[in-house]
Amino acid sequence: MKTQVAIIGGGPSGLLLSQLLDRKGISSIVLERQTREHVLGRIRAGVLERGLVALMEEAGCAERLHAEGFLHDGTLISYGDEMFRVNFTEHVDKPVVVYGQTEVTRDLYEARDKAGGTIIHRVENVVIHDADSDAPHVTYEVDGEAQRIDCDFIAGCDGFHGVSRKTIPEDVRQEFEKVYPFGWLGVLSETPPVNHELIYANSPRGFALCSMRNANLSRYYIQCSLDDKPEDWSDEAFWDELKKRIPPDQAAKLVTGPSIEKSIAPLRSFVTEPMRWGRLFLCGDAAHIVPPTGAKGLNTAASDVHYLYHALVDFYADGSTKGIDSYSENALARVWKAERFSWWFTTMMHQFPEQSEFDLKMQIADLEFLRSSAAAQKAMAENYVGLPY
Ligand code: FAS
Ligand code: PHB
Repeated sequence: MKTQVAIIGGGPSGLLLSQLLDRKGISSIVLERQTREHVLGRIRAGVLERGLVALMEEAGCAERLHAEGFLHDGTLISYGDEMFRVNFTEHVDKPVVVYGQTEVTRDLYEARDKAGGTIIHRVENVVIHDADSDAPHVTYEVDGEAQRIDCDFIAGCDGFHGVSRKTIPEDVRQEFEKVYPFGWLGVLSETPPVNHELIYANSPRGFALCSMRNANLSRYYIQCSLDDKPEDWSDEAFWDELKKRIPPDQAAKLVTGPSIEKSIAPLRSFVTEPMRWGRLFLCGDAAHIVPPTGAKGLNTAASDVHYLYHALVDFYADGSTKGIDSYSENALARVWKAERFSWWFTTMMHQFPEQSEFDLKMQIADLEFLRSSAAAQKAMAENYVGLPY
């Protein structure tokens, strides 16, 4: 087979890139390791920046997002029994949209199907060849049968555990990592959200987050030990612990119910540089990971897609290599700002096993400053709703 852009990974990065390119007449083939059902069974991000919404609109996939997504003008932050609000639209005149990554991915799959896009599921043994030449190709197997795709470019959208990043030679790659000493235990329940806005809670017992997917589907998280397994936590134990970590007036009105999904996500900050090697370009989790505290994972994947999409359109329009040559630099400039915000918000909101009394005082001082300073709230709002592309 031949295509202009071979895309490895059928998650949000790969699908969004494929759909955007298709609307500009640029062909692509998406290779996905899992079945579509498996990809759509993942419960991940929940908050979309304005930039991702604009990309979904440009991709012709924003109809359901606008119909079912919730516009949030601010968020609530609690510590101990205190709670305050950071008003996004007062400081940066932009809201965020609460709409699950699962739905974003579903909308993109449906759009690719409608456009006759080529998405090959259950691929195995994907190997990238000659990425540092002008004639790269990808080999893979489906049902044991060897296949080959010749292409002009390869987009590595295959997440943290994919093959793309590892294709860049170790002596070319530089990796930066911080692993956090805790995880997030997440629960999805068919219950009404405890509040119409998100609540990020710093409690002496650990972090908690109250989020949602719709008026009768709530998403909750509590910080947990890396030794925990989801099966260690009964629904009752989860709800009891969550109530102890959020302000009493919120706990009193929390509607509990059976979990329909329960999982633990480890937290890390990770960046690989460069995000380009020859004709291979890394996008999204293949290149970087953030702790989900700042809701930047999916949204930073989107800004990568923005830069790569425009670079490829320019190349095919008039042969300009300006965009592809500056892709890594442009994408990383924004990636590192998202890494910083996610690290800052995680450090301020979580209990760290080794933290000293002084560290705890610094957390409270950070929270008090955010609560009392318009400048601090503007800085948080700018980062949370999304820095410019
Ligand atoms: P993805 O990992 O979503 O997609 C990569 C795709 O490539 C997958 O479908 C995978 O099956 C496929 N693949 C992998 N190797 C392959 C190979 N060799 N060949 C072919 N295909 C291959 N972000 C937030 O903002 N908020 C959150 O609350 C949040 N929670 C998360 C919880 C978990 C458990 C994880 C892992 C991530 C979470 N994230 C969260 C981050 C997440 O949303 C990512 O940022 C987002 O999925 C990035 O999208 P992609 O770059 O497309 O990567
Ligand atoms: C979610 O709804 O899953 C969610 C929301 C905000 C975050 C992380 C996760 O910061």
